[in-house]
Amino acid sequence: MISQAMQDTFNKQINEELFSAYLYVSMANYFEHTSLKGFAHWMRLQSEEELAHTRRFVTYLNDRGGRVVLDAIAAPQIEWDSPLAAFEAAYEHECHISACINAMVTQSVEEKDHASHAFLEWFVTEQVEEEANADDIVQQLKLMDGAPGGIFMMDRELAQRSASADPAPAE
Ligand code: OFO
Repeated sequence: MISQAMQDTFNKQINEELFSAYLYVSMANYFEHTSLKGFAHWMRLQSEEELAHTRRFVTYLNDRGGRVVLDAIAAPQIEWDSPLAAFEAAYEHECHISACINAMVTQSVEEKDHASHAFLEWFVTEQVEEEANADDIVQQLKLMDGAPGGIFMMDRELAQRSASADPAPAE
């Protein structure tokens, strides 16, 4: 049975993951609105990954005899100044999520909750990839410095993103 304190932390993280999904849907809509369909596609898949992350946390909490308590999801920003500004915001958000996961790991160690510690390892690794994916695009956008040809090429490249090969476990 999971402790009340750890259950509360997992529920807070479930809200963070749902907000992440919401944020990336909002970014997808921003890109749709600016006719950057490839960027929008990338963000929609990112949002779906966040829902998969949510399902992992929900399944785990239920398996440990915890109670999932859903809270209101904050409204995300809807406008950004440029594709670069949106991806910088995505990168900063992923750094925030990494900090949340790291704090959860610390709590699991302090509570000697080995099951939660083992479960969270997947997310520690995942966050390395999540930060790197957003940062790669930030760096490429910086290099092209707003050149329309570069943005057009990148839009075609981001349209090629396919869904993650590592789906979340069934609930
Ligand atoms: Fe983007 O990793 Fe979950 O939130």
